[in-house]
Amino acid sequence: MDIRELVENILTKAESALQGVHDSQELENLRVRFMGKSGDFTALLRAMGSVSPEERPRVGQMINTARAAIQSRFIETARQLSLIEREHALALETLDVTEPRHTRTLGGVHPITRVLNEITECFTGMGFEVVEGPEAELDLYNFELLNLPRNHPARDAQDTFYIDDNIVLRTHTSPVQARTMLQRKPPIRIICPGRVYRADEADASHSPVFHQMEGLVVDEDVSMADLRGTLDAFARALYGDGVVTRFRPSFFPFTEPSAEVDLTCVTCRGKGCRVCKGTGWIEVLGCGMVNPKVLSLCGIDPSVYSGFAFGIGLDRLCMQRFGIHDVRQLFEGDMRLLSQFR
Ligand code: 2NM
Repeated sequence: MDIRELVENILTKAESALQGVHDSQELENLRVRFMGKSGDFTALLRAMGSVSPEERPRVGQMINTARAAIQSRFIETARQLSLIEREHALALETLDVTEPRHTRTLGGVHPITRVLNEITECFTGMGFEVVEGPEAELDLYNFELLNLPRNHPARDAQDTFYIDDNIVLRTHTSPVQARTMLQRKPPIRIICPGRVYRADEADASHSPVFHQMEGLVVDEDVSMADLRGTLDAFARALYGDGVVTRFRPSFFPFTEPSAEVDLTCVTCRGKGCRVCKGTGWIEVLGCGMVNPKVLSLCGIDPSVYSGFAFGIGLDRLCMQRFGIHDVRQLFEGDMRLLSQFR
């Protein structure tokens, strides 16, 4: 076979191979086969050795022309393939922007938590620190250290959820304060928010689980005037200037003296309305000077230190604030209520 025939042969083979090529990888394999170091064309050029010197220029030119022709066919094919491959990639990446997306519903802050956060901010602004404790509590901290003796009616199984003989679901957050007094030295300035439990039948105004924020200050020379000033500042911070406190004598085993505290009704600003039942006042908390017996029981010397404490019921405050008329709605998780707080 002469060289011209060989060249024709390679051209035909290359063209039919190029026709059948599917992707750039196949094309590259072909390029190596025809044009590579040990490819068909290199073999041809080697065969030039056996061509007579007179024929060499003509044959050489023929090979070069053929080589250039194939090269440009390769380049052309490469361009076609890359166009096709790009189209294909774009088709794969197509997004249907009209497809309905997954919507994620955002949660919200529960109304009780809102009121709790607001009151917390008010007291931390006055230098109080937030302390928390267990909801399942030793009888010792929940009752004994708070001057609620063994025969006290609050300790009756009728009123308190007992886990066993020594452990109850806390009936107030005062045990957190008892724990703190035992752990630290005065000055103590803390608030203790949290969930508390009493064995009540649920109705529109009672729930076996509810929320409290209690506060405690113990230091030298703490007086009833400090208590009143603190609660007045709290009332103004929460409801604005013009809201004042009214103290009425009361009784708690852990404080002496004790008081119930009313605030100016914010619905009518003291004029009298349905919310305050015409009195102009809303009852919101109980308080008093920490009973010296309680200080002693909790390891604090009552001849050196005195203190005041208060307890705020968050649920009723929350209901007044948001116009919720049944306390059970705060615990049912009904989305018709909750979605209003997103
Ligand atoms: C109240 C009312 C009055 C109170 C007392 C104490 C403690 F631990 F210091 F003795 N903590 N909270 C207290 C006092 C709570 O809630 C209506």
